[in-house]
Amino acid sequence: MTQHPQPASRLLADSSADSAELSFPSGFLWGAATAAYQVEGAATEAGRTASIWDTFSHTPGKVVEGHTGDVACDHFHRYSDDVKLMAELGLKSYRFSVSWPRVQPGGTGRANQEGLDFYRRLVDELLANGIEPWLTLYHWDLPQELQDAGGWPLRDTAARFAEYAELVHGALGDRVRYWTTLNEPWCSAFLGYGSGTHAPGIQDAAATIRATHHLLLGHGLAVQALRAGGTEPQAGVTLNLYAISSQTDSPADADAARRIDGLANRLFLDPVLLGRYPTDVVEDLREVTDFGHIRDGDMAIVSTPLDVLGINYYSRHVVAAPIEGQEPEPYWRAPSTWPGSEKVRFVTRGMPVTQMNWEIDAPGLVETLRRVHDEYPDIPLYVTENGAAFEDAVVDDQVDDPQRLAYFDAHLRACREAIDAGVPLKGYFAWSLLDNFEWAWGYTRRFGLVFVDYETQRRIPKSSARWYAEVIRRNGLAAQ
Ligand code: IFM
Repeated sequence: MTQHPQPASRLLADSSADSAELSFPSGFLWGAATAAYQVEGAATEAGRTASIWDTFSHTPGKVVEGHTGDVACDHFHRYSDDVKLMAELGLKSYRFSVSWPRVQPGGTGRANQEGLDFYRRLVDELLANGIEPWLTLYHWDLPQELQDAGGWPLRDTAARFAEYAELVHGALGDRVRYWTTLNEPWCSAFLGYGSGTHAPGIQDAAATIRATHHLLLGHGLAVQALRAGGTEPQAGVTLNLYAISSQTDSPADADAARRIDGLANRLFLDPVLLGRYPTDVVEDLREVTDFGHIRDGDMAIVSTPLDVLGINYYSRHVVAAPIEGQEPEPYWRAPSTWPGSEKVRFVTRGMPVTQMNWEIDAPGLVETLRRVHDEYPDIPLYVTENGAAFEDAVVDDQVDDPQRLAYFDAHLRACREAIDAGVPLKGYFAWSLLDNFEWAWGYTRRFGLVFVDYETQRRIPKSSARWYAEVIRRNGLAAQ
Protein backbone atom coordinates (compact mmCIF):
# COMPACT_ATOMS: atom_id res chain seq x y z
CA MET A 1 0.00 0.00 0.00
CA THR A 2 1.49 3.35 -0.88
CA GLN A 3 1.47 6.25 1.47
CA HIS A 4 1.27 9.85 0.35
CA PRO A 5 2.99 11.99 2.93
CA GLN A 6 3.37 15.70 2.58
CA PRO A 7 6.92 16.83 1.81
CA ALA A 8 8.86 17.28 5.03
CA SER A 9 9.80 20.80 3.96
CA ARG A 10 6.13 21.87 4.13
CA LEU A 11 5.64 20.34 7.53
CA LEU A 12 8.79 21.47 9.27
CA ALA A 13 7.82 24.55 11.23
CA ASP A 14 9.49 27.78 10.21
CA SER A 15 11.77 28.43 13.15
CA SER A 16 12.06 32.11 12.28
CA ALA A 17 8.40 32.73 13.07
CA ASP A 18 7.64 34.06 16.56
CA SER A 19 4.40 32.26 17.17
CA ALA A 20 2.77 29.20 15.71
CA GLU A 21 -0.39 29.72 13.74
CA LEU A 22 -1.96 26.64 15.30
CA SER A 23 -0.99 26.91 18.93
CA PHE A 24 -1.82 24.63 21.85
CA PRO A 25 -3.01 25.71 25.31
CA SER A 26 -0.23 26.98 27.50
CA GLY A 27 1.15 24.26 29.76
CA PHE A 28 0.24 21.56 27.23
CA LEU A 29 2.38 18.57 28.21
CA TRP A 30 4.51 17.49 25.25
CA GLY A 31 6.16 14.16 25.77
CA ALA A 32 7.39 10.88 24.42
CA ALA A 33 6.87 7.40 25.83
CA THR A 34 8.66 4.07 26.19
CA ALA A 35 8.11 0.90 28.22
CA ALA A 36 10.52 -1.05 30.39
CA TYR A 37 10.72 -4.35 28.53
CA GLN A 38 10.87 -2.58 25.18
CA VAL A 39 13.90 -0.40 25.97
CA GLU A 40 15.73 -1.30 29.17
CA GLY A 41 17.59 -4.53 28.44
CA ALA A 42 19.72 -5.64 31.42
CA ALA A 43 17.25 -8.49 31.75
CA THR A 44 19.19 -10.42 34.35
CA GLU A 45 21.11 -7.61 36.02
CA ALA A 46 20.85 -6.07 39.45
CA GLY A 47 18.46 -8.63 40.86
CA ARG A 48 15.85 -8.56 38.10
CA THR A 49 14.00 -11.84 37.59
CA ALA A 50 11.99 -13.03 34.61
CA SER A 51 8.70 -11.57 33.48
CA ILE A 52 6.18 -13.29 31.22
CA TRP A 53 7.77 -11.45 28.29
CA ASP A 54 11.20 -12.92 29.03
CA THR A 55 9.68 -16.39 29.00
CA PHE A 56 7.54 -15.71 25.91
CA SER A 57 10.29 -14.10 23.85
CA HIS A 58 12.67 -16.95 24.68
CA THR A 59 10.10 -19.51 23.50
CA PRO A 60 10.86 -20.43 19.88
CA GLY A 61 8.26 -19.22 17.39
CA LYS A 62 6.63 -16.59 19.58
CA VAL A 63 8.53 -13.48 18.45
CA VAL A 64 9.62 -12.71 14.90
CA GLU A 65 13.21 -13.83 14.26
CA GLY A 66 13.51 -14.99 17.87
CA HIS A 67 14.16 -11.46 19.11
CA THR A 68 14.11 -10.82 22.86
CA GLY A 69 14.29 -7.81 25.17
CA ASP A 70 17.53 -9.03 26.76
CA VAL A 71 19.46 -5.99 25.53
CA ALA A 72 16.83 -3.89 23.73
CA CYS A 73 18.04 -0.24 23.70
CA ASP A 74 20.23 -0.76 26.75
CA HIS A 75 18.35 2.14 28.33
CA PHE A 76 19.15 0.68 31.75
CA HIS A 77 22.79 1.67 31.23
CA ARG A 78 22.31 4.56 28.82
CA TYR A 79 19.43 6.37 30.54
CA SER A 80 21.58 9.37 31.32
CA ASP A 81 22.49 9.97 27.66
CA ASP A 82 18.88 9.26 26.71
CA VAL A 83 17.69 11.95 29.12
CA LYS A 84 20.19 14.36 27.52
CA LEU A 85 18.63 13.53 24.18
CA MET A 86 15.17 14.21 25.59
CA ALA A 87 16.38 17.56 26.89
CA GLU A 88 17.83 18.42 23.49
CA LEU A 89 14.46 17.67 21.93
CA GLY A 90 12.82 19.93 24.51
CA LEU A 91 10.51 17.22 25.85
CA LYS A 92 8.41 18.45 28.76
CA SER A 93 7.63 14.94 29.96
CA TYR A 94 8.92 11.38 29.63
CA ARG A 95 6.51 8.51 30.10
CA PHE A 96 8.30 5.32 31.11
CA SER A 97 7.25 2.14 32.84
CA VAL A 98 8.67 0.34 35.83
CA SER A 99 9.63 -3.29 35.38
CA TRP A 100 7.80 -5.14 38.15
CA PRO A 101 10.34 -8.01 38.36
CA ARG A 102 13.17 -5.49 38.55
CA VAL A 103 11.84 -3.81 41.68
CA GLN A 104 10.02 -6.76 43.27
CA PRO A 105 11.56 -9.97 41.96
CA GLY A 106 9.00 -12.75 41.79
CA GLY A 107 6.17 -10.25 42.30
CA THR A 108 5.83 -10.71 46.06
CA GLY A 109 7.63 -9.69 49.20
CA ARG A 110 10.49 -7.30 49.65
CA ALA A 111 11.64 -4.65 47.25
CA ASN A 112 14.87 -5.00 45.31
CA GLN A 113 16.69 -1.83 46.30
CA GLU A 114 19.03 -1.95 43.29
CA GLY A 115 16.03 -1.99 40.98
CA LEU A 116 14.34 0.92 42.74
CA ASP A 117 17.63 2.84 42.68
CA PHE A 118 17.67 2.66 38.89
CA TYR A 119 14.29 4.37 38.66
CA ARG A 120 15.29 6.91 41.32
CA ARG A 121 18.35 7.83 39.28
CA LEU A 122 16.26 8.07 36.11
CA VAL A 123 13.64 10.25 37.77
CA ASP A 124 16.26 12.51 39.36
CA GLU A 125 17.99 12.94 36.01
CA LEU A 126 14.68 13.85 34.40
CA LEU A 127 13.86 16.36 37.12
CA ALA A 128 17.34 17.88 36.89
CA ASN A 129 16.67 18.46 33.20
CA GLY A 130 13.24 19.99 33.78
CA ILE A 131 11.42 16.94 32.37
CA GLU A 132 8.28 15.77 34.17
CA PRO A 133 8.48 12.02 34.90
CA TRP A 134 5.27 10.14 34.05
CA LEU A 135 5.39 6.67 35.54
CA THR A 136 3.43 3.65 34.32
CA LEU A 137 3.34 0.82 36.83
CA TYR A 138 2.43 -2.00 34.47
CA HIS A 139 3.30 -2.20 30.80
CA TRP A 140 2.81 -5.95 30.40
CA ASP A 141 5.79 -7.45 32.24
CA LEU A 142 4.11 -9.58 34.90
CA PRO A 143 6.63 -11.46 37.07
CA GLN A 144 6.75 -15.04 35.78
CA GLU A 145 6.07 -16.47 39.25
CA LEU A 146 2.72 -14.65 39.36
CA GLN A 147 1.81 -16.13 36.00
CA ASP A 148 2.81 -19.57 37.27
CA ALA A 149 0.38 -19.01 40.14
CA GLY A 150 -2.44 -18.20 37.68
CA GLY A 151 -1.66 -14.76 36.23
CA TRP A 152 -4.32 -12.12 35.69
CA PRO A 153 -7.20 -14.62 35.46
CA LEU A 154 -6.48 -15.23 39.17
CA ARG A 155 -8.01 -12.71 41.57
CA ASP A 156 -4.99 -12.69 43.86
CA THR A 157 -2.88 -11.02 41.15
CA ALA A 158 -4.89 -7.82 41.64
CA ALA A 159 -3.90 -7.74 45.32
CA ARG A 160 -0.25 -8.41 44.43
CA PHE A 161 -0.38 -5.49 41.98
CA ALA A 162 -1.67 -3.11 44.66
CA GLU A 163 1.20 -4.14 46.97
CA TYR A 164 3.67 -3.52 44.18
CA ALA A 165 2.09 -0.09 43.52
CA GLU A 166 2.52 0.80 47.19
CA LEU A 167 6.14 -0.31 47.11
CA VAL A 168 6.98 1.80 44.04
CA HIS A 169 5.08 4.77 45.40
CA GLY A 170 6.95 4.47 48.68
CA ALA A 171 10.23 4.87 46.78
CA LEU A 172 9.25 7.45 44.16
CA GLY A 173 6.06 9.11 45.36
CA ASP A 174 7.94 12.16 46.62
CA ARG A 175 9.26 12.95 43.14
CA VAL A 176 6.78 11.55 40.61
CA ARG A 177 3.47 13.34 40.18
CA TYR A 178 1.83 11.45 37.29
CA TRP A 179 1.02 7.77 37.82
CA THR A 180 -0.56 5.40 35.34
CA THR A 181 -1.59 2.07 36.78
CA LEU A 182 -1.98 -0.09 33.66
CA ASN A 183 -1.01 0.42 30.07
CA GLU A 184 -3.62 -0.96 27.66
CA PRO A 185 -5.30 -3.63 29.78
CA TRP A 186 -7.13 -4.76 26.62
CA CYS A 187 -3.80 -5.99 25.25
CA SER A 188 -2.83 -7.71 28.50
CA ALA A 189 -6.14 -9.57 28.62
CA PHE A 190 -7.16 -10.09 24.99
CA LEU A 191 -3.75 -10.66 23.38
CA GLY A 192 -2.19 -12.33 26.42
CA TYR A 193 -5.04 -14.73 27.28
CA GLY A 194 -7.31 -14.58 24.18
CA SER A 195 -5.36 -14.66 20.94
CA GLY A 196 -2.18 -15.75 22.70
CA THR A 197 -0.10 -13.55 20.40
CA HIS A 198 1.33 -11.77 23.46
CA ALA A 199 2.75 -13.18 26.68
CA PRO A 200 1.82 -15.41 28.37
CA GLY A 201 0.48 -16.83 25.09
CA ILE A 202 -2.74 -18.40 26.38
CA GLN A 203 -5.87 -18.93 24.26
CA ASP A 204 -8.85 -19.11 26.60
CA ALA A 205 -11.91 -16.90 26.11
CA ALA A 206 -13.20 -17.17 29.70
CA ALA A 207 -9.73 -16.49 31.10
CA THR A 208 -9.60 -13.35 28.94
CA ILE A 209 -12.66 -11.88 30.62
CA ARG A 210 -11.51 -12.90 34.10
CA ALA A 211 -8.14 -11.31 33.35
CA THR A 212 -9.91 -8.14 32.24
CA HIS A 213 -11.76 -7.91 35.55
CA HIS A 214 -8.72 -8.61 37.70
CA LEU A 215 -6.63 -6.10 35.78
CA LEU A 216 -9.31 -3.48 36.40
CA LEU A 217 -9.63 -4.52 40.04
CA GLY A 218 -5.86 -4.29 40.41
CA HIS A 219 -6.00 -0.84 38.82
CA GLY A 220 -8.60 0.38 41.34
CA LEU A 221 -6.72 -1.09 44.30
CA ALA A 222 -3.49 0.46 43.02
CA VAL A 223 -5.08 3.91 42.73
CA GLN A 224 -6.22 3.57 46.33
CA ALA A 225 -2.73 2.50 47.38
CA LEU A 226 -1.17 5.48 45.59
CA ARG A 227 -3.60 7.89 47.25
CA ALA A 228 -2.96 6.34 50.66
CA GLY A 229 0.68 7.37 50.20
CA GLY A 230 -0.39 10.95 50.90
CA THR A 231 1.39 12.72 48.03
CA GLU A 232 -1.69 13.74 46.02
CA PRO A 233 -0.62 11.92 42.89
CA GLN A 234 -2.29 12.52 39.54
CA ALA A 235 -3.48 8.97 39.07
CA GLY A 236 -5.02 7.33 36.03
CA VAL A 237 -5.07 4.42 33.65
CA THR A 238 -4.17 4.26 29.97
CA LEU A 239 -6.61 2.57 27.59
CA ASN A 240 -5.97 1.77 23.94
CA LEU A 241 -9.12 3.03 22.29
CA TYR A 242 -10.20 2.67 18.70
CA ALA A 243 -12.50 4.60 16.46
CA ILE A 244 -15.01 2.03 15.26
CA SER A 245 -17.13 2.10 12.11
CA SER A 246 -19.44 -0.33 10.43
CA GLN A 247 -18.80 -1.06 6.77
CA THR A 248 -22.39 -0.18 5.81
CA ASP A 249 -25.46 1.19 7.56
CA SER A 250 -27.12 -2.22 7.58
CA PRO A 251 -28.40 -3.30 11.02
CA ALA A 252 -26.15 -6.40 10.86
CA ASP A 253 -23.00 -4.33 10.23
CA ALA A 254 -24.05 -1.83 12.87
CA ASP A 255 -24.37 -4.71 15.31
CA ALA A 256 -20.86 -5.88 14.42
CA ALA A 257 -19.59 -2.37 15.21
CA ARG A 258 -21.49 -2.32 18.51
CA ARG A 259 -19.91 -5.64 19.48
CA ILE A 260 -16.34 -4.61 18.70
CA ASP A 261 -16.78 -1.19 20.28
CA GLY A 262 -18.10 -3.07 23.31
CA LEU A 263 -15.08 -5.35 23.64
CA ALA A 264 -12.36 -2.89 22.59
CA ASN A 265 -13.60 0.29 24.25
CA ARG A 266 -16.65 0.11 26.52
CA LEU A 267 -15.61 -3.05 28.39
CA PHE A 268 -12.84 -0.88 29.88
CA LEU A 269 -14.29 2.65 29.86
CA ASP A 270 -17.60 1.76 31.52
CA PRO A 271 -16.25 -0.12 34.56
CA VAL A 272 -13.48 2.39 35.23
CA LEU A 273 -15.50 5.56 34.69
CA LEU A 274 -19.11 4.48 35.31
CA GLY A 275 -18.66 1.58 37.71
CA ARG A 276 -20.47 -1.06 35.63
CA TYR A 277 -19.92 -3.44 32.75
CA PRO A 278 -21.96 -2.62 29.63
CA THR A 279 -25.07 -4.82 29.66
CA ASP A 280 -24.98 -5.51 25.91
CA VAL A 281 -21.38 -6.75 26.17
CA VAL A 282 -22.24 -8.95 29.14
CA GLU A 283 -25.01 -10.38 26.96
CA ASP A 284 -22.64 -10.90 23.99
CA LEU A 285 -20.32 -12.81 26.34
CA ARG A 286 -22.97 -15.04 27.92
CA GLU A 287 -21.59 -18.20 26.27
CA VAL A 288 -18.10 -17.29 27.45
CA THR A 289 -18.65 -16.42 31.10
CA ASP A 290 -21.38 -15.75 33.65
CA PHE A 291 -19.20 -13.04 35.26
CA GLY A 292 -19.34 -15.09 38.47
CA HIS A 293 -15.81 -13.88 39.22
CA ILE A 294 -17.13 -10.42 40.19
CA ARG A 295 -17.57 -10.00 43.94
CA ASP A 296 -19.66 -7.50 45.90
CA GLY A 297 -17.82 -4.23 46.18
CA ASP A 298 -15.53 -4.86 43.20
CA MET A 299 -17.11 -2.28 40.93
CA ALA A 300 -16.73 0.48 43.52
CA ILE A 301 -13.00 -0.32 43.64
CA VAL A 302 -12.67 -0.55 39.85
CA SER A 303 -14.29 2.87 39.50
CA THR A 304 -12.22 4.63 42.16
CA PRO A 305 -12.27 8.25 40.88
CA LEU A 306 -9.32 9.18 38.68
CA ASP A 307 -7.45 12.42 38.10
CA VAL A 308 -6.59 11.74 34.46
CA LEU A 309 -7.40 9.29 31.70
CA GLY A 310 -4.70 8.25 29.23
CA ILE A 311 -5.74 7.35 25.71
CA ASN A 312 -3.50 5.49 23.28
CA TYR A 313 -4.74 5.94 19.74
CA TYR A 314 -3.38 4.33 16.60
CA SER A 315 -6.18 3.49 14.17
CA ARG A 316 -9.79 2.65 13.43
CA HIS A 317 -11.53 -0.72 13.17
CA VAL A 318 -14.00 -0.98 10.31
CA VAL A 319 -16.14 -4.05 10.78
CA ALA A 320 -18.94 -5.95 9.14
CA ALA A 321 -21.34 -8.75 9.93
CA PRO A 322 -20.28 -12.35 9.34
CA ILE A 323 -21.10 -13.83 5.93
CA GLU A 324 -22.94 -17.11 6.26
CA GLY A 325 -20.65 -20.04 5.50
CA GLN A 326 -17.54 -17.85 5.18
CA GLU A 327 -14.93 -17.72 7.91
CA PRO A 328 -13.57 -14.22 8.61
CA GLU A 329 -9.89 -13.40 8.10
CA PRO A 330 -8.13 -13.99 11.42
CA TYR A 331 -7.57 -10.70 13.20
CA TRP A 332 -3.90 -10.01 13.84
CA ARG A 333 -2.70 -13.55 13.08
CA ALA A 334 -5.11 -15.18 15.53
CA PRO A 335 -8.74 -16.19 15.28
CA SER A 336 -9.64 -15.89 18.94
CA THR A 337 -9.01 -12.22 19.73
CA TRP A 338 -12.66 -11.26 20.19
CA PRO A 339 -14.40 -13.67 22.60
CA GLY A 340 -18.07 -14.12 21.76
CA SER A 341 -17.73 -12.08 18.56
CA GLU A 342 -15.17 -14.17 16.69
CA LYS A 343 -17.11 -14.09 13.46
CA VAL A 344 -17.14 -10.31 13.02
CA ARG A 345 -15.20 -9.37 9.88
CA PHE A 346 -12.49 -6.69 9.97
CA VAL A 347 -12.59 -4.78 6.71
CA THR A 348 -9.80 -2.84 5.04
CA ARG A 349 -10.70 0.27 3.10
CA GLY A 350 -7.62 0.60 0.91
CA MET A 351 -6.39 3.59 2.88
CA PRO A 352 -2.70 4.27 3.48
CA VAL A 353 -1.35 2.05 6.23
CA THR A 354 1.71 2.01 8.49
CA GLN A 355 4.18 -0.86 8.51
CA MET A 356 1.93 -2.52 11.10
CA ASN A 357 -0.76 -2.57 8.42
CA TRP A 358 -2.84 -0.20 10.55
CA GLU A 359 -4.87 2.29 8.52
CA ILE A 360 -3.88 5.90 9.10
CA ASP A 361 -7.00 7.64 10.34
CA ALA A 362 -6.37 10.93 12.13
CA PRO A 363 -10.07 11.94 12.12
CA GLY A 364 -10.59 8.82 14.22
CA LEU A 365 -8.55 10.47 16.98
CA VAL A 366 -10.85 13.51 17.02
CA GLU A 367 -13.82 11.15 17.08
CA THR A 368 -12.34 9.11 19.94
CA LEU A 369 -11.44 12.11 22.08
CA ARG A 370 -14.84 13.75 21.55
CA ARG A 371 -16.66 10.51 22.25
CA VAL A 372 -14.83 9.93 25.52
CA HIS A 373 -15.44 13.51 26.61
CA ASP A 374 -19.14 13.33 25.69
CA GLU A 375 -19.87 9.96 27.25
CA TYR A 376 -17.53 10.13 30.26
CA PRO A 377 -17.33 13.84 31.03
CA ASP A 378 -15.24 15.80 33.48
CA ILE A 379 -11.98 13.89 33.31
CA PRO A 380 -8.83 15.50 31.93
CA LEU A 381 -7.50 13.52 28.97
CA TYR A 382 -3.98 12.86 27.74
CA VAL A 383 -2.96 11.12 24.55
CA THR A 384 -0.39 8.88 26.23
CA GLU A 385 0.64 7.16 22.97
CA ASN A 386 0.30 7.84 19.27
CA GLY A 387 2.75 7.03 16.53
CA ALA A 388 3.63 4.92 13.54
CA ALA A 389 6.06 2.27 12.36
CA PHE A 390 7.67 2.77 8.98
CA GLU A 391 10.81 1.31 7.47
CA ASP A 392 13.68 3.67 8.15
CA ALA A 393 17.08 3.88 6.49
CA VAL A 394 20.25 5.63 7.58
CA VAL A 395 21.63 7.67 4.69
CA ASP A 396 24.68 9.88 5.28
CA ASP A 397 24.18 9.50 9.00
CA GLN A 398 20.64 10.89 8.78
CA VAL A 399 17.22 9.27 8.98
CA ASP A 400 14.60 11.06 6.95
CA ASP A 401 11.11 9.81 7.86
CA PRO A 402 8.53 11.99 6.12
CA GLN A 403 5.78 9.41 6.53
CA ARG A 404 6.11 9.32 10.33
CA LEU A 405 6.38 13.08 10.43
CA ALA A 406 3.17 13.40 8.40
CA TYR A 407 1.45 10.90 10.72
CA PHE A 408 2.36 12.96 13.79
CA ASP A 409 1.41 16.18 12.07
CA ALA A 410 -2.04 14.89 11.10
CA HIS A 411 -2.72 13.50 14.57
CA LEU A 412 -1.60 16.68 16.32
CA ARG A 413 -3.97 18.65 14.10
CA ALA A 414 -6.64 16.18 15.23
CA CYS A 415 -5.74 16.91 18.87
CA ARG A 416 -6.04 20.61 18.22
CA GLU A 417 -9.44 20.09 16.56
CA ALA A 418 -10.62 18.16 19.60
CA ILE A 419 -9.43 20.93 21.93
CA ASP A 420 -11.31 23.48 19.80
CA ALA A 421 -14.40 21.31 20.22
CA GLY A 422 -14.09 21.57 24.00
CA VAL A 423 -12.21 18.36 24.85
CA PRO A 424 -10.01 18.85 27.96
CA LEU A 425 -6.91 17.41 26.31
CA LYS A 426 -3.90 18.31 28.43
CA GLY A 427 -0.97 16.59 26.76
CA TYR A 428 0.37 14.35 24.01
CA PHE A 429 3.05 11.66 24.10
CA ALA A 430 4.64 10.41 20.91
CA TRP A 431 5.17 6.67 20.72
CA SER A 432 7.99 6.20 20.94
CA LEU A 433 11.07 8.09 22.02
CA LEU A 434 13.30 5.30 20.71
CA ASP A 435 12.98 2.49 18.21
CA ASN A 436 12.50 -0.55 20.42
CA PHE A 437 11.33 -4.12 20.93
CA GLU A 438 7.89 -4.16 19.30
CA TRP A 439 6.56 -7.22 21.17
CA ALA A 440 5.73 -10.13 18.85
CA TRP A 441 7.32 -8.18 15.98
CA GLY A 442 10.66 -7.94 17.77
CA TYR A 443 12.94 -5.25 16.34
CA THR A 444 11.39 -5.44 12.86
CA ARG A 445 9.05 -2.50 13.46
CA ARG A 446 10.48 0.94 14.27
CA PHE A 447 8.25 3.49 16.01
CA GLY A 448 10.95 5.81 17.34
CA LEU A 449 11.47 9.53 16.97
CA VAL A 450 15.06 8.45 17.46
CA PHE A 451 16.63 5.71 15.37
CA VAL A 452 18.48 3.04 17.32
CA ASP A 453 21.31 1.10 15.70
CA TYR A 454 20.95 -2.11 17.70
CA GLU A 455 24.49 -3.27 16.85
CA THR A 456 26.21 -0.20 18.27
CA GLN A 457 23.37 1.32 20.36
CA ARG A 458 23.99 4.58 18.54
CA ARG A 459 21.01 6.97 18.59
CA ILE A 460 20.16 9.15 15.56
CA PRO A 461 17.26 11.61 15.92
CA LYS A 462 15.09 11.21 12.83
CA SER A 463 13.73 14.20 10.91
CA SER A 464 10.41 13.64 12.75
CA ALA A 465 12.27 14.20 16.04
CA ARG A 466 13.68 17.52 14.84
CA TRP A 467 10.23 18.50 13.63
CA TYR A 468 8.63 17.47 16.97
CA ALA A 469 11.25 19.49 18.87
CA GLU A 470 10.19 22.53 16.86
CA VAL A 471 6.50 21.86 17.55
CA ILE A 472 7.29 21.74 21.27
CA ARG A 473 9.39 24.90 21.09
CA ARG A 474 6.58 26.79 19.38
CA ASN A 475 3.86 25.04 21.41
CA GLY A 476 2.06 24.47 18.15
CA LEU A 477 2.11 23.68 14.48
CA ALA A 478 2.66 25.75 11.40
CA ALA A 479 -0.59 26.49 9.61
CA GLN A 480 -1.07 24.38 6.50
O1 IFM B 1 4.73 -0.69 21.24
C1 IFM B 1 3.39 -0.63 21.64
C2 IFM B 1 3.28 -0.19 23.07
O2 IFM B 1 3.99 -1.01 23.92
C3 IFM B 1 1.84 -0.20 23.51
N1 IFM B 1 1.01 0.54 22.59
C4 IFM B 1 1.15 0.27 21.18
C5 IFM B 1 2.61 0.34 20.78
C6 IFM B 1 2.76 0.04 19.27
O3 IFM B 1 2.28 -1.23 18.99
